[in-house]
Amino acid sequence: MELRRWSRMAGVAALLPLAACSAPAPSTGVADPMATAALAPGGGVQHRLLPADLVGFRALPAYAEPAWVTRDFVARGRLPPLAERLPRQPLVFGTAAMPDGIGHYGDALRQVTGGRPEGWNTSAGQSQGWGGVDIGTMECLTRTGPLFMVRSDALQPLPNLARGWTWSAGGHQLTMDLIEGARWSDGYPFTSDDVMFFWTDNVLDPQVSPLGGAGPDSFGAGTRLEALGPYTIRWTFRQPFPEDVLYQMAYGKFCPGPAHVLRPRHPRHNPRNSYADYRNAFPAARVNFPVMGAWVVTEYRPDDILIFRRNAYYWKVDAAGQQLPYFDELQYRLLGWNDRDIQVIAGTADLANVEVPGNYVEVLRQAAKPGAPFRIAFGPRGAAYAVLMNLSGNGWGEPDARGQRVRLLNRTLAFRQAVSLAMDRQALATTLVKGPFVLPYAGGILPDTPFYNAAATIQWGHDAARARTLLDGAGIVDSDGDGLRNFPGGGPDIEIVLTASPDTATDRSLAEGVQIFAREIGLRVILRFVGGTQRDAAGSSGQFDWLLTRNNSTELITVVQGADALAPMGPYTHAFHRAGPGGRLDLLPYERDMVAAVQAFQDSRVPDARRAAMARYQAIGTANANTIGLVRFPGALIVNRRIANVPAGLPIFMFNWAEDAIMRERLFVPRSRQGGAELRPGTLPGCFDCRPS
Ligand code: BQZ
Repeated sequence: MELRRWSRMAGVAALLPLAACSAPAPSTGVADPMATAALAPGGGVQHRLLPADLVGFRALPAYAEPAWVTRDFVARGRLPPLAERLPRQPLVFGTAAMPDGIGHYGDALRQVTGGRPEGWNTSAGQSQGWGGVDIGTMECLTRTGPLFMVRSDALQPLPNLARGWTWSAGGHQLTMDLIEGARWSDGYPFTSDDVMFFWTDNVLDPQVSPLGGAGPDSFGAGTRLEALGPYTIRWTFRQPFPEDVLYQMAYGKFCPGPAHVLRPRHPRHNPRNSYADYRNAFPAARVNFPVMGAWVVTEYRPDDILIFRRNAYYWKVDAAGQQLPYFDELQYRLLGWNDRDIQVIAGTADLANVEVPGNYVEVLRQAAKPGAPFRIAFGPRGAAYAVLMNLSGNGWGEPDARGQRVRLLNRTLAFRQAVSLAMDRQALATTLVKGPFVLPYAGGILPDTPFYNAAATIQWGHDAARARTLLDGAGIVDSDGDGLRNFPGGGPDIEIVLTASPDTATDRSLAEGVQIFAREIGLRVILRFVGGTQRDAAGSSGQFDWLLTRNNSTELITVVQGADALAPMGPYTHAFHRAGPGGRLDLLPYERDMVAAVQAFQDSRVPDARRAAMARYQAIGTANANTIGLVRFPGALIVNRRIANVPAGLPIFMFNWAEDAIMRERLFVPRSRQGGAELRPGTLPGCFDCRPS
C-alpha cells in the first residue's frame, strides 16, 4: 500500500514543469553560481577540522541500538547481543564535528537513482545502480568524501576499514591495521582474508575488472600487498612515500567484497565457473547480499524500488555509544536522473546532486519559495563533459577496419586539434540552459581544482576555418567530392561513431551538438546511444571510436585522488588508451610526456614540484588536444529540510561524491519530524543464501 502511495506522489511530481526552463533567472544566487551557500542549519562552515575530530577508534562504556532490535531480535535469540556484534574498539564519530550532534533512530532516507543494479558483485565490476547505492553498502580501506571539512595543512584520508597505518623509515612499506572484530552483515568476521581476496583474485587478476577500475597499477607500478596477520596488511612500493595511494584506497578503488561468499564462485577456486559466471553469480534479485556498509538491500523490484534495512552488525557508533546508522531504512526509487531533482523539489525524496543544467533555474525558483521542502547549496565543484578519442592503435576493443582507421585519425595531432576547434562551446552551453551556469571547457584539469594553472592551459576557441585548414594540411580531405572527408589515401568517407548515454538531456544534446559541429568541417559522426551500464561497458572494453563522458574522477577533483587516471600509467588503467591483446601500450610521444609529468607529481612530496608537474601535464594535454573538452558547470546539492547533521558547504563532488561526503550513517530526522516514511518498519535483513525449507 505504501509503495502505491509513493508511486502516486511520483506521478504528481512528474507534472512539474522542469524540463523546459525558459523562465528568467531570479536575481538571488544566479549571478554567482559558484558561491557556496551555508547549508547546515546547526553549524557554521566547518572546513577547519582535523581528521581526528571526525573519526576515532575506541571502546565506549556502553552501547545502544534501536529498542525494537533488542526487543524483537536479541531478546528472542534471533541476534547475538550488541556487544558481541561490535568490534572491541568500534569507529566512533566525534560529536563536535556533527552539526546537529547526537541523533535519533528511526525513519527512512529516501533517495532516487537513474541507474539500475546489475548485481551485487562490485569486485567483478557490476554496478549496483550508482547514485550512491554502492556507497551505502560498501566500505573501503580509507575514506575521502568528508575531507572537504578538513584543514588543508592536515589533509590526509580518514581511516575506515584500515584504522591506522605507519610508513617504514625509508617509505617503501606501509603497514595498515584493519578494524578488529568487525563483521559482515551476515555475522561473518571481516579480516585481511577479505582484503587479500580482493587484491589477488580481483585487482591483480587480468580477467577481472572491479567497479571503479582498480588494477595492478592503480596503487603504483610494481606495488605488492601481503597479509601479516588477520588484522594487519603490508604494502610494498617501488617509490618511497607514495602518499597519494591512501586516496586510491577510498571509494571506489579499494572496497573489498565478502571473500567467504565470492571465493567459492571465482574460477581460480571453482574450476566449473567461467569469469562470466563469477561476475554474474549474484544478480540483483539475490537480496541480503553481505555488506560492510550501513544498510543491506533487502528488497528489489525492477524499475520500482530498492529497499535497504539497517545492518545489525555495523561497526560504527556515535560518541554516546549508539550503533549507527540512525536511519533504520534507506530507499532508492528506480526512476530517471532527472527525477532525482524533481522528487526532492516535491518533498518526496531527501537528497539529490543537481547536475542536469536544464533543471537549474527551476530548482532555484522552487528553492526561493516560502515553505520549500528542501535547502540548496551550489558547491565549488561540479561536472564537465568531454569527448574521449580512443587512442589505442594496438587492437584494444578489437576494432574492425573502419574502427582502426578512426583510431589512426585519433592519433593524429592535426585531427584532434581540428575537432577541438570545430566545437562551438558557447553554443553547446546555451543549448543546455540559458544564463551563466554553463561555461566552455577546453579539456584538461578544471579551473576549480587546486592544481589548475591558467597560464599553462591552451583554450581551444571556435574556429571552423582553421580546423578545415588543419585537416587539409594533414591530407584528410574530401577526395570524392561528396562534401564529406575521406580516410586518407583515397579511402571511403570517414564515419566516426560517438558512443553516448541517452540517460540525461545533457548527454543527448551534447552528443547532437558534437555531431553538428563535426559535420561543419566535413566529418560524419554517427550517434550510438547506449544506456548507463552498457555505455560504461563499452568504455572499459575499448569498444568505441569516441566516447562522450562526464569527467568526475580525473580532471574534476583534487587531482591527488585519481591522478593515476590522468594519463595511461599502466597497460589496463586508462579511460581511452589501453594495451591491446599483446599487452603493450602504443603511447604517442606527448602521452609519454604526460605519463612522466603525472609520475613526477606522484613521486614528489614537495608542493612546488607537484604544482609544476601538474602545470606541465596541463600544458602538454591541452596543447595536444588530449581530450576534446566541451562544457563545464557547477553542481548544486539539494537536501530535504527534515534531515539533520548535514555538513555546511557540502560539494556534490570534491574529494568524493556527496553521498560519501555527507556521511549518511550519521544523518537523522529529529524525533518531532519523524514518521511514515519506512516501508518495512521493525524488520532487519534476512539471511543470504538460505535454502527455502
Ligand atoms: C553520483 C554518483 C555516485 C560513475 C555515476 C554514473 C555512472 C558513472 C558515476 C552522481 C552517478 C550520479 O554518477 O550521476 O551524481 O550520485 O552516481 O556514484 O553516472 O555512469 O560510471 O562513475 O559516479
